[in-house]
Amino acid sequence: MKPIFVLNGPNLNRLGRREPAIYGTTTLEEVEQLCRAASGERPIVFRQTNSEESLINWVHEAIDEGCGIIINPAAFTFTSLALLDALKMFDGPVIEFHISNIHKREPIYHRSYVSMRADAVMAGLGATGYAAAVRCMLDMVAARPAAAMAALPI
Ligand code: CA2
Repeated sequence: MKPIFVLNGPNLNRLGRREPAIYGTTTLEEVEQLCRAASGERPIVFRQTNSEESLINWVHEAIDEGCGIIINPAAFTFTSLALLDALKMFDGPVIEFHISNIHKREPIYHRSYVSMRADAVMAGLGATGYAAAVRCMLDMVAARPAAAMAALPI
């Protein structure tokens, strides 16, 4: 069974330890556990990086091996055409996820390149909202017409 890739961008390794008023107190390790609990039998590849290159390489990995991508690109959301280009190569469902509601924040956080490819955008649900993203992704993967019609191993 192909895994869901849950990819996290720069500084999110500090989650739960900085700016709790915006990002809460849940750590990224706890987020990973929540995602695994929510995914049931579907495997999860859960990663974080501070490097744009690594994030892009992991999207390439998902193109070859994944059934869906949940991505919190953090600051790369607003800067990286290269990340957008990589996501455009992915065939399956993409959820853009943000812990905070980026639209409630300063205008610099309002223009997302990743949204130009994402099938869904989730923002403002807090760190525990990752579990909701996984549940939605399971539905999106199951609903894929090509997979359902051809009974492909998704
Ligand atoms: O709300 C989100 O998930 C964000 O993607 C987080 C990014 C921010 O640039 C986006 O606008 C929204 C920044 C993450 C900064 O990393 C921190 C992690 C923990 C505590 C403080 C900052």
